[in-house]
Amino acid sequence: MKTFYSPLHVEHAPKEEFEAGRLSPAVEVPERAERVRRRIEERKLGPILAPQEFGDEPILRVHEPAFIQFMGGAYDQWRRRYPQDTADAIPSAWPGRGMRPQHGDIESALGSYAFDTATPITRGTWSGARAAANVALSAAQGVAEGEHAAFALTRPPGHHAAADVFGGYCYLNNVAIAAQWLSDRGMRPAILDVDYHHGNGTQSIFYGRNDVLFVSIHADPSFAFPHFLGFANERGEGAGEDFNLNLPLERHADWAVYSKALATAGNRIREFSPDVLLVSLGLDTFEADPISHFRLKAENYLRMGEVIARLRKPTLFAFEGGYNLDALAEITVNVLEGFAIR
Ligand code: 6XA
Ligand code: ZN
Repeated sequence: MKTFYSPLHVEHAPKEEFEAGRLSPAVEVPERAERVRRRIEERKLGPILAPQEFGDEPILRVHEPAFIQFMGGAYDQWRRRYPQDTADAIPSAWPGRGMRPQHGDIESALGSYAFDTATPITRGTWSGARAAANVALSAAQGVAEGEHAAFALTRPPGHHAAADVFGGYCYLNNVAIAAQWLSDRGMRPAILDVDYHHGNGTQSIFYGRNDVLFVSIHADPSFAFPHFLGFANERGEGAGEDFNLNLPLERHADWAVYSKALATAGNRIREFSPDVLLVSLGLDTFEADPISHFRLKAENYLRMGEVIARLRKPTLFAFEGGYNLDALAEITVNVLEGFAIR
C-alpha cells in the first residue's frame, strides 16, 4: 500500500490548547505523524510518497471562499494584533444566540469561524493544513488510477472541519475534499469514520446529499466532544435523508460492542454499493488513549482492517485522531496491515 506524506505538517506545532478550564500542553503534536511514518518504514508497508500540488480548486469544492481566505491570512492578522506576544491564535469570544457573526477583525473572525478553544492557528498551520489536503488528494488520485488502497498520513486531521468552520484540531476537511474530488470524477464515495469523536464536519458537508454516504461510529455526543452533533437521530435531510448514519456508542465500548457497530456500518455501506471507500482513520478508540474512553486493544485494529477489507472496495485511509504516542504507530499500521493481508 502506498502512503502519502508531507513533512510540512511538522511546522504546524501548537504549543497549548485551552481545555478543562486551563491551558494544557497540546496533544495533537507533530510526533504523532512522525512516529507513524517511521513505523510504516520499519514494517515495510510500502513506498512513502510526496503529495502533488492540487491548488485551491478542490478545496473550494468543499470550503467557503471567505473561510479559505481568512485561514490563509489568520496568523499574520493575529501577529499584527499582538506584536509583542508569541502565543498562537485562539478565539476568546463567540457570537452567541442573538448576536451577529463578524469577520472584519481577527478576534471576531476567529470567534465566528471556530467552534472550540483547542485548535490554535500557528505560523505553520495553513501550510500544514494545505499539505494535508494535498496528501489526501494524492491518495485519492492513486485510488482513482487503480490502486486498491492508499494511506493518506494527513496531519492536521480534518473530520471536524465544516465548509466554514474549524475546530477539534481540524482546519480543512481532508476526507471531504478527497471524497468530493472522487465524486467530481464520476465515482460514488462512501465515508466510514472510525475515530472516537463524531466527524461533525464531514457529516455537515454531505448532509443534504444522496451521492455520498457518511457512516460514523463514535462516542455518544451526550458525553463526548463535539457535543452538539453526532446523535443517532441525525439521518440526513432532503435528498440526503437516510444517507447519514450515526452509530454512537457507550463511554467504555470495547471490541465486542465496537465490532457489532462496525458490522452494522458495513451492511449500510454494502447496501449503498460505493465505487470507493474513504476511511477517517482515528486511533483514539484505543484503550490507553489519553483523551478518550473506549477500550479497543492493539490486536483489535488488525481485525478492523480485515473487516474493512471484506467490503472489497478501493479504499483510501486518512489519518485523523489518536494520541497515545507509544501505541499510535503500531495500531495505525495494524489497521493497514489487517486490510492488506485480507
Ligand atoms: C478537544 C477535543 C478534540 C478531539 C479531537 C479529535 N476538546 N477528534 O481527536 O477526532
Ligand atoms: Zn478523535
